[in-house]
Amino acid sequence: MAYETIIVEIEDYVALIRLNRPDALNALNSKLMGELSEALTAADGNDNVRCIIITGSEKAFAAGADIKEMSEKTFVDVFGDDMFAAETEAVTRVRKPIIAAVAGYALGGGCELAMMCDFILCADNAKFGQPEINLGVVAGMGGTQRLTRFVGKSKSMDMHLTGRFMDAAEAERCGLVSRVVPAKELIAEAKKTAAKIAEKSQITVLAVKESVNRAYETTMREGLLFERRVFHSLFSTEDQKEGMAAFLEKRSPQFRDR
Ligand code: CO8
Repeated sequence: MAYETIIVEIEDYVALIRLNRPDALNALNSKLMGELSEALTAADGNDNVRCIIITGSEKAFAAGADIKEMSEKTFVDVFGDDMFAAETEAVTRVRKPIIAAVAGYALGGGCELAMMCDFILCADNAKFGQPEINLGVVAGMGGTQRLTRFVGKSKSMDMHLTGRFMDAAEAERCGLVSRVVPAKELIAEAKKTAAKIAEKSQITVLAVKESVNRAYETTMREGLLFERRVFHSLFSTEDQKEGMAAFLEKRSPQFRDR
């Protein structure tokens, strides 16, 4: 499938999706959001994909929603189309793990897209921010909700109210990203991490993603029950038998359930 605003490569069970609007620092216009949601849905349904990486360029993961495209829109346009609702839903409906590999700017919708992924690996030149306040709007793709859950109210308020940028060290310190790596090693590290996930029991990978996401979507009591029931149900899989037998026999597991 040929896309105009993204590049998709699938190799060794990993789909690498590169946002590719270099002249606009990968600003998220409707074409890119449509292509991204299409590519993610396709990767989710592709048996040759076990993990997905979304990345941008060395200068920008994405500098936000496309201001040129948005600037003349009216309330009737954005509310009437429910701007980006279907596209962001598509990102969060993906069942396979998605890693955001962020270098450079991840601002506004770019930061929000990274936070929709399952975890963020970032380069040491990464800069995160929710500068929508400078444009007379608020975040609209989950920033006020997700950033607040990830880094707490105080820092989230600071970011959204001042529009300041956060560097990679601060992002790691406050738990927004899982790891910081040198910019030159970002893609290699993301691929290595994805490959590690791709060699696990894939049925268990799906179960892990659903279970961790429950922590954000329900009460602690319900989340704990969900996790325990998932744990119980995995005893119905061949991969559980294989994983535990392999440990006891001191060999590598050969997972087959997916
Ligand atoms: N949209 C469109 N074009 C952009 C964007 C953007 N968000 N960001 C950068 N560009 C373009 C610039 O206009 C410029 O184009 P040109 O060369 O044609 O003038 C080119 O990219 C390079 O940018 P700069 O010259 O500005 O590069 P600098 O290195 O000087 O600065 C910055 C880089 C700091 C990233 C700067 O470009 C910037 O501040 N960009 C805007 C960041 C921003 O405000 N992002 C938030 C946008 S709003 C948003 O994301 C809301 C999402 C919610 C959607 C909700 C749907 C329901």
